[in-house]
Order: sequence, then C-alpha cells, then structure tokens
Amino acid sequence: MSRLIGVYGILVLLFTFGCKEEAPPNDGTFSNQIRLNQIGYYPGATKKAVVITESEISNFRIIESNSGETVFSGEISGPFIWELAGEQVRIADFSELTNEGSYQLYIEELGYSFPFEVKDHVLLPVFHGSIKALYYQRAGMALKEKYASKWKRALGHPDDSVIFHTSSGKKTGFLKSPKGWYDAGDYNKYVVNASFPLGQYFLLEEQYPKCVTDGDLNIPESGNDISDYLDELKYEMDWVLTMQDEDGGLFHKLTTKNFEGMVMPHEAINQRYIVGKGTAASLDFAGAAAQAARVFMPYDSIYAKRCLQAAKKAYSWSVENPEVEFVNPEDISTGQYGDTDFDDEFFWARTQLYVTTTDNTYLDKLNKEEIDFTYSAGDGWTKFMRFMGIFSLLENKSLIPDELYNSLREGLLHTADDLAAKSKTNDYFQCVDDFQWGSNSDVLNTAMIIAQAYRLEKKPEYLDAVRQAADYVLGTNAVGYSFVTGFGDNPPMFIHHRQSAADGIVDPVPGLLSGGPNYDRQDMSDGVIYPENVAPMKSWTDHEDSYASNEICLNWNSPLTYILGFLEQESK
Ligand code: 9MR
Ligand code: 9MR
Repeated sequence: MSRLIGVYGILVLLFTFGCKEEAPPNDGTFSNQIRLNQIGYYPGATKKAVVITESEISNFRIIESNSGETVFSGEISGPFIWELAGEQVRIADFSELTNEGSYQLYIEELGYSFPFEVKDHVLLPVFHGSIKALYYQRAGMALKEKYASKWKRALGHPDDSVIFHTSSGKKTGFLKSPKGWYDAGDYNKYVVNASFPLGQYFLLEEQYPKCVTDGDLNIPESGNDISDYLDELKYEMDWVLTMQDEDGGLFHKLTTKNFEGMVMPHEAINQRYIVGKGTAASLDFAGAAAQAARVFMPYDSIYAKRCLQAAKKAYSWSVENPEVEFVNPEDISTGQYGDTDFDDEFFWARTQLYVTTTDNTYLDKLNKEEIDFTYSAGDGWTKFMRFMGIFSLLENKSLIPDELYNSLREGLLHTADDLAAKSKTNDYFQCVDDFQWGSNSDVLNTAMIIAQAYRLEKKPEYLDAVRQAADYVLGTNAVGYSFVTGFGDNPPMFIHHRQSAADGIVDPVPGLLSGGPNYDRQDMSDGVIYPENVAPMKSWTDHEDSYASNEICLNWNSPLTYILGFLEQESK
C-alpha cells in the first residue's frame, strides 16, 4: 500500500511541476473547444477557461509559449449544463497563475488553446484600438495612409449641403452638416445614437481624466497638445451641433432614403436628407452637450460655452415639445432609433444640465422618488440613459442633497450586487440572459453598472465581474470568438460593415465590436443562415450579411471603450 502511495505521489509531483521532456508537440493549431480571453489577463485577475467536451477529462496545464514548459497545472471541474449556450461545459480555473508571460492552456485530449498573456496593462492595445475605430468611422474626411495604414480611403459624404426632408419641418433649403462618425455598418448619422455613445465616452474622460494622452492614437490631430480621445470625440460633437434647428430642437437624422449597397463611402452617393425633429433627439443632445461643456472646459472654454448654450436651448425646446415621437416617414427605411417614453431622456438631460450648471430648476424636476434601478437586457440605449444620469449624480456627491445621494447609492449597489452575483454562476460568467440585437453591448452595459459600484466600494467581486465581461467579449463565450475585429487569434473577419466589405482588404477595419448573439435572428428573412435549433448564446454568425448579429455600431463600441479604459485604470 505504502509503495503504491509512493509511486502515486511521484506521479502527482511530476504532473504538478511538469517536466520539459513531456511537453506536448505544438503544431500551431488552436482548439476552439477551449474558450478564454484571447488577449489576456491582469496578473491578479480571476482566470477561467471554459472547456467544451463530452469526454471525461480532468486535468489541464498552462504552457509558457516560448519555452514550451509547463508552468501550472490544475484540475478541471464540471461538467455543468449551460442552457443558454445549449452545451455541457467544464471549467479550468488558473487564477493562481500570476507570473507575467505568454501562455497557452493545454489539454491532452483537445490540444492547445488560443495564446494569451498575463501582464499589467494587458488591455491597453485593445482599449486604444476601440477608440481608433472611431477615426475609421469618420465621415467627410479622406483617411490618409499615415493614420489609417492599409485602411486608407477616399473622402465620402462631405454633407456640406444636405436637403431637408419635409419631416424636418422645413420645406426648402440645405443644411451644412459635415463631420461625425458613421453610425455602424451603414453610412447614416443619427442624433440619438451620436449623443448616447458620447455620453458613455465623456463619462470615462470625467472619471479618468487623461486616460488617453496626445499622440496615443495616431490621428490627424495628434500633436496638438490635447488628448487624442477628446480630439476624436470633438469630431462627433461638431457634427451633432450642426443638427440643431434655430428654435433649439434637433433634427433626428441625416440619412439616405434607403440603406446604401455594400460599397465604399465615396461610392455611396445617393441623396442624403435631414429627416425628422423630435423630443428624443433633442433631449439626448441636451444631455451630451451639457456634459461636453464640462469635458471641454479646461481645453477650449469658448467651445464649452457654445455646447452649454446649445444644450439649454435643446432642453427648452423639449419642455415646450415634450412628446414629439419620431417614426420613419413612409419613404425612409433606414434606422429609426425610435422611442415612445421620454422619461429616461428627460432624466438624463436634467442630470447633465444640473451637474454642469448647478441650477436647481433641473434638480427640482427630477422624479427623485421614482428612480428605477432595474436593468433589463434588450432595453438598449432607451433605458440605459437613466443609468447614465444616475452615474453622473453619484460622481457629484457634493452637488446633491445627502438624502438623494444615499438613495441613489443604495439603489445602484443593490442592482450591482445582483448582477455581480449572477456573473459568478451564469453561463460564461456574464450577467445577461436575454440575447437580443447588440447583446455584447448589454454585457458591457451591465459591467458599467458594476464598475460604478466598484468606484463606490472597492469590493474585489465587482472588479472580477467587470473583468469577466471583458473576458466574455474577448473570447470566453459560446462561439469562441474575440468579438473585437483585429484583436485575438479568432476575431470576426466578415462584419456587416460596408467599408470592410468593399475595400478589398482581407482584414476588416480593426477595433470594432460585433453586435453579438441575437436570438431573434431578424436577418434570417434576408437569407442569413444559422444552425437549426441554435441556442440563444450561439445565435451569431461571422457573415457579412448578418446585420442582426454581426454588424458594428457606435453604441456598442462605447461601453467597450469605457470598460477597457476602466480596467486599465483600476488595475494599476
Ligand atoms: O445594412 C443595414 C444595416 O446597417 C442595418 O442596421 C439593418 C437594420 O436596420 O439593416 C441593414 O439593411 C438590410 C435591410 O434592413 C433589409 N434588407 C437587407 C439589408 C442588408 O443588406
Ligand atoms: O440597435 C438597433 C436595434 O436595437 C434595432 O432592433 C435595430 C432594428 O431597428 O436597429 C439597430 O440599430 C441599427 C440602426 O437602426 C441603423 N444603424 C445600425 C444599427 C445597428 O444595427
């Protein structure tokens, strides 16, 4: 007996510490049955890989990529049944691996995982990439090779004299409305979905000033002594400002009548129109512009004041016109960005105007007793506005009454606790269980809520949950892709993005977040094929036609940037 234990003990020792001669051959192929963050992990982070197999496997090793040496080994737990993903999984936890290095996870039956790194600032390149992506979305500017490398392209959509559609309330004339970013895979520009992402981008700058510095992004403005981040955000802000009518109201969008074909910007030359005017666009703009006033004040006080004036005017227009819904006119079929309930928009605009001006008339009008803290995936920007308002109030404790601060804090922490608890056990360690259009942004928006809780109370489980949301979009998910173009060893190659589809370059424009699994699969009606009986978390296809699962969009990249920036700053 004792001899048996002795032999067993030596085997265990051998296994635990590994030995060079046992290093398995690495033929350069990666197993997509091992899902992990394809970029990497901060040294102190929780590190979990999800392993898909029906067989009874029990051990894994971590191999250091250059030497081929086993540096860590552990037992695999499970199996677990994950309904949302429709699969049986096992978990390999290698949180104890904290030494910096480049690694792969190895399982005898499956082979090597995608490579990953463990190090400080591991997410910095993808953080910068997610912002540089906005430069590639710029309308009205040629992208020069110096900044855009192989994705250089000709100028498209100068938008210097855009016709008014009758829905705008104007019968004649043109609007000069240049600059801005293309919304998504399409070339239109929408006020609602310019303002909301700007709000998310501005929040990062307010909470972590100068988290991007001048020169970090190699854009045309680099070298002007202002953060490249603010330069990039100003390119969008400049455009939204042009969409304000003389009376203060905001036109809803600048768009062609129908979506363009899959062509380059300079070839997409159908007539563009200024369409609609309404309460959602006006209030969303008011919020973003009021916030812009705070963010730009230290750099350009004239611009900051202009933004604030514009915000006030848009708000006043909305008070006079509190229920002007936007619905696509009959001859327009592009993105609607519709909403029927403006409470969240009023809340967002008032919070931003209050924090900027400290004028009590805005604060007094907040429905303080009825603030709703429930998060529901699929509500998208329409409801997340309210959270954005709550975040800004919580950041400005000294400006609000204690009673309001305490109730906001309690409400937010309660929601964050529920979400963080869910991320511990939920499929792929994220908090969403309803996978709709743009679900990757839902995963990241829930992480934004938890991130605010972390700013209030530095609990490790909050940071863990936010990191796991990043792990999810970077590879620890039911399809085994890093959802950010150009980052990770298995990223999307065929996003629904006109430029990427038409430019003749194999690699798509980098730094863009695919929308992610969408169980509704609306594009099946256009012939997009998904596997039969596909599970919600697998309802995604890396196909150019899949606008319902594989498009990219401003309000999806914005929480990505926020989360990556937050993690870079908080993991210092
Ligand atoms: O290409 C369009 C994409 O940018 C939109 O987000 C999406 C949803 O509105 O629609 C896409 O256009 C499709 C249209 O809705 C239906 N016919 C096929 C189009 C895709 O080429
Ligand atoms: O994100 C939007 C999603 O919630 C809607 O269901 C969908 C269909 O109306 O539109 C999405 O937004 C698209 C917008 O309408 C046009 N530009 C691309 C956006 C992302 O697909």
